[in-house]
Amino acid sequence: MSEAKIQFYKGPAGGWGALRSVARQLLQHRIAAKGSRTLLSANQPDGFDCPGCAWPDRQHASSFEFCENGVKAVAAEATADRATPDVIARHTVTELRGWSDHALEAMGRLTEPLVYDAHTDRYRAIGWDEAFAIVARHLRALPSPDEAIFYTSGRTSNEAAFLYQLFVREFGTNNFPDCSNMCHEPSGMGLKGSVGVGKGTVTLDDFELADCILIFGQNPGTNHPRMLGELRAAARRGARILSFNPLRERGLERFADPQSPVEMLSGGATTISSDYFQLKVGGDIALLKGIIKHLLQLDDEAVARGSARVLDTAFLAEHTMGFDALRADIEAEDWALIERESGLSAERLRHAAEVIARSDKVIACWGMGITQHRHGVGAVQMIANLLLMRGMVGRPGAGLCPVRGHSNVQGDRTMGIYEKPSAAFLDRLQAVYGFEPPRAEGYDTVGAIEAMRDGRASVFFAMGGNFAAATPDTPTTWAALQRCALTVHVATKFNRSHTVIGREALVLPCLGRTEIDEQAHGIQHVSVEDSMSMVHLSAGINAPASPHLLSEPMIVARLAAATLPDSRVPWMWLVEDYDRIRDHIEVVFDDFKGFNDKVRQPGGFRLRNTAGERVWATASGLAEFHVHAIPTDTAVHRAKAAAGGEGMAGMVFTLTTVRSHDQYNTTVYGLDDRYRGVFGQRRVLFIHAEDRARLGLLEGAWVDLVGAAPDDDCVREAEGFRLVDYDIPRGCVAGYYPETNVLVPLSSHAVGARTPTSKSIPVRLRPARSVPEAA
Ligand SMILES: Nc1nc2c(c(=O)[nH]1)N[C@H]1C(S)=C(S)[C@@H](COP(=O)(O)OP(=O)(O)OC[C@H]3O[C@@H](n4cnc5c(=O)[nH]c(N)nc54)[C@H](O)[C@@H]3O)O[C@H]1N2
Ligand SMILES: Nc1nc2c(c(=O)[nH]1)N[C@H]1C(S)=C(S)[C@@H](COP(=O)(O)OP(=O)(O)OC[C@H]3O[C@@H](n4cnc5c(=O)[nH]c(N)nc54)[C@H](O)[C@@H]3O)O[C@H]1N2
Ligand SMILES: [Mo]
Repeated sequence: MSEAKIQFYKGPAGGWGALRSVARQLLQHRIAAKGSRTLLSANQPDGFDCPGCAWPDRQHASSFEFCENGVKAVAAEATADRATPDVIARHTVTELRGWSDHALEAMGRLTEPLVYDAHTDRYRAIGWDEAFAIVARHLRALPSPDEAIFYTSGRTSNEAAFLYQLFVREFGTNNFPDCSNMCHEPSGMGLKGSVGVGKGTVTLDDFELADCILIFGQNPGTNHPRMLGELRAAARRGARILSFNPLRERGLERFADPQSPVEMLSGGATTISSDYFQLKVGGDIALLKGIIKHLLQLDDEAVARGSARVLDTAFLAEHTMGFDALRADIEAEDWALIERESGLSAERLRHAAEVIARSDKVIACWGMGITQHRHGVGAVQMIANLLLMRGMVGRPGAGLCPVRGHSNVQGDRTMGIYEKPSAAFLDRLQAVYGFEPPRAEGYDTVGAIEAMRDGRASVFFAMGGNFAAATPDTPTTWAALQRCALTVHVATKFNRSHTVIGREALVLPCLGRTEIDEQAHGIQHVSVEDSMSMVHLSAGINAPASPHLLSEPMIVARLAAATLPDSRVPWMWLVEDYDRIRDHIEVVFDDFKGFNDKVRQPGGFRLRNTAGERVWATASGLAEFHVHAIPTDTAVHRAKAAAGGEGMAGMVFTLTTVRSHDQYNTTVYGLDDRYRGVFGQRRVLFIHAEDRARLGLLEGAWVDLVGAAPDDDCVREAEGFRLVDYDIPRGCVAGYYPETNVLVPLSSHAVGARTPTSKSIPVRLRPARSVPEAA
């Protein structure tokens, strides 16, 4: 582990730094020999889908695309370390709860099912039959199926997700909170209202054609490194790349492709962003409205000059509705408000608008910087407005591109992991399987926590993920989970959630993506859907981490068989051969016609995207413009308005929470954040040097963060963060997730989508009460 230091990172993203980091990861996980074969099989036609991110691959068939963080994800799963029952039982669960996320997962891969023993406060091994019997007993004893909650994290394959939703609906509930609720829910919801599909409209081929790429609130250098390859190619071709991000992110500035001998040997690098707009945290709607206002102005100027229009008037007339209302709203918008809320001058925004107006093929990408706000849905729809007014949807080289997180988060939704299923989908399940599916809406992530907190739900089952760490309002969430009669986690590695448990608890170890899945009919493939709706096969190549592991489909099937003895679904027959599961998927979803054949073609197949074809599955049958006000009423606004008084107590900051380069969500691989110049530590707070000076503090000073929402019902504190000067707008600070999740109130979530507002938290700073030991 490196020593704690702050050192400006001079290099480009990628490059030798990335190669060095990879070598270290392999050594750390002791997988150097077999590791290379494992790594070369990631995203190959007959290999496994990289468990890293949901960015697609060229044909899923090109040579190994180098990705440092994909390597970390694969290495973390293929580690030689084992969290056997003995290793885990060396400590009480109370002790383990006090460990860092890093230390918990560093125990290695789980090897056997575990049951919690309240007398010893330790886990011990348990057989699979017994484990399923415990879950079945609890589920069957519930007064109502709606008192059980079934969470999904986004690594679960299509086959496992399909069986899972089928089992849970036959059991009788739609309680399907998933990681998407905390992630791209506003994208799905916003896009559905704008263009009729809750998914992106572009493919990788569009990236080859685009002459302008907009990147809002996304950090590809860390979270989607393979996207840098597309951006590099686009930049070299002369495409303009505009980044909108409060933080200066290395990966958006310069990139050296580790696969380019020239760049690697010459020390050269490609400039990624042609322009960088450092807006204020939460200022995206204001910024977008400013750009749209300029585009309208530029169009007026073009009309006056008699030159080519900026607006695509033919598209507007034929395909859209609501443009006049948008125009009226934007024209009435006040520049002073736009400037104040975005933190950018009208002149700067004019520059962005001019680039966009000159471009013929514009793609807009976005990530968590857009969605995890009170008005995340509004921001997504404002991006859609921007593209639609220029006719940039359903045209080659242009379109909408929400960049998804987990490798199969999009596929899980497609398979029906959704708390608000459509009536048509439920009708189909009923017709195919003959049971009456539950019709009432289920709990999303926030709703599930509230239900457990209030005693309306008492069994919590998680298919992957780390619910206790990834969710907001840590004390409330923990108390909610601890009120349950039973908590069950299907997982590859031991994590925080396995220490925050109900009166009874199970941890069920499963196969990971990289491992061979052998069932009665031989070795099985699963399928996944990437961020661009490409569905393809994945099959592991490593021997399982332990002979006791079951696949996720098998876990669902055995659980279903144990819980629903009179089920109408042939559970155990289905999992003998996953082709049978795919045959069922094809019967339920029309888009999967010929699934088994199509998915075996090289590169798989693309699901139909109506918006990409300019067919609009909205209420009106047209692409719809949506009007949204610039937010001036969020908890951050109210906290800043209420602030006053002398010194630190009088200053309220907007905290945004981000990922470091050495983590995968709650899985912390290491303590470096190379591109941001942070080494050997995670408890840092990025702040503008002048704000720090105004607080009367030196760089490196330790502070505590205190929640500042005026209408909050309790005191929220996160203790012990070291100030790091950073290129970030004044009034904004940034820290890492999940350490900062305690500061997000459960009640603070996006309008409509209920995504926790992890990217805009009002906080005050105070001198640290104590300096953390690990520091
Ligand atoms: N290696 C690695 N890969 C991952 C993950 C990981 O943890 N590690 N996580 C996966 C998952 S689940 C997801 S969802 C994605 C997440 O990928 P990203 O969306 O890139 O995730 P974040 O790091 O949360 O934040 C994105 C960016 O938003 C900026 N930002 C913060 N606040 C604002 C704002 O108000 N406005 C704007 N415009 N920008 C803002 C931050 O500075 C940061 O650069 O990555 C996936 N891939
Ligand atoms: N403050 C703040 N909070 C956030 C965010 C933020 O930006 N800021 N981001 C949010 C986002 S975008 C997301 S997606 C969520 C993530 O929330 P989750 O998806 O719940 O969390 P992860 O950390 O990705 O889950 C990691 C665990 O998954 C298990 N695992 C890994 N691979 C597999 C597998 O193949 N099968 C099974 N069964 N288990 C496996 C391992 O045990 C590992 O410990 O967090 C959200 N929370
Ligand atoms: Mo995510």
